[in-house]
Amino acid sequence: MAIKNISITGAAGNIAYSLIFRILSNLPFKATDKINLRLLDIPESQKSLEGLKFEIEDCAFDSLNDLVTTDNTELAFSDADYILMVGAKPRSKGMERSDLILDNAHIFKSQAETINDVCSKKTNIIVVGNPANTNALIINQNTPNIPNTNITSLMKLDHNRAKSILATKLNEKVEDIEKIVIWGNHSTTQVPDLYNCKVSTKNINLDHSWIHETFIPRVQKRGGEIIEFRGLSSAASAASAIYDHINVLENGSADWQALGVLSSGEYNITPDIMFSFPVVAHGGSYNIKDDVNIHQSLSESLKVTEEELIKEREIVKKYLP
Ligand code: NAX
Repeated sequence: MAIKNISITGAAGNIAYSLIFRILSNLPFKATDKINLRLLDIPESQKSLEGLKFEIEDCAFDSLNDLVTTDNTELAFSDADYILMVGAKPRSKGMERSDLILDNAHIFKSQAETINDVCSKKTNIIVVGNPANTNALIINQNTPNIPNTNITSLMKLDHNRAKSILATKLNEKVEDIEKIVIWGNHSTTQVPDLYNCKVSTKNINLDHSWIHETFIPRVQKRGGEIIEFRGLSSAASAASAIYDHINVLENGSADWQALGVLSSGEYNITPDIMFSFPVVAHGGSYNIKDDVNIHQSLSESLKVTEEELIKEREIVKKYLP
């Protein structure tokens, strides 16, 4: 029987509450019969984690082999096949964004050190907790034992949002839409790009002003729109996107995907920042598509999102080797 070890951080939080049940109801991992689930959260969340454990048990999932809840990172990460890093410190009232970035840098540096000690070259790490790309950079740079390509940050929610908004606009099915690109940071500076997009393999003709004045800002600010209407941040859609991201890594994808990956200077983007590029995934490996045409109307915006990531890297520089 094939069993994988899956660790989830921030397991007592909102996203994990959707993610865990989604994964267990239909495992996205290739050739896997069951999983050992290790749920990590801070000491103050252990009682809530215990309640979550009861609920998972009450589902009687046949995909679950073993379940551990803990505040011990070593126990949570040992010999993991996947670590889904959802946990992060939220922004409190009056807190500066740079302080939030620094607080999380501290958490991710310490978790990276544990990962480097107790995981193997096969461990796959997906960073979700914000600032996701810069936290992923900290993980990447502090885990010399783990290949860079095993560490990605979640941009799939932005990709799904873009696809769905376009499908609604064109009155088309989401599954017929392909080749959407999300460039840059998981923040309001990200650059959703429709200039290579096709519907049912045909080019689309969209009004330039709709792209720039409606589509791009709507995708960039969708997270804020959810908070405004729901009173809470995206949770189920984020969990669904994490599930899709795992599926892309495991099983590949015919369409271009959006993953935050370590830049090596592709498209003249500064090396050593985690940047969302168009990616082609084959199932077990992926590569950045390096021949996508960037429309001249987007080049200035690409610089803005790149500069934001360089600035975040500068803020956390003491956490980078
Ligand atoms: P919650 O605040 O509901 O849950 C976060 C959990 O992380 C809490 O249970 C907290 O105790 C735990 N935590 C804090 N520090 C920890 C540590 N050192 N070790 C382990 N656990 C720790 O947030 P939730 O709504 O679940 O969102 C989680 C993160 O995802 C946030 O940072 C959020 O901003 C980020 N998001 C990222 C997205 C992306 O596309 N990359 C989209 C969704 C989401 O906004």
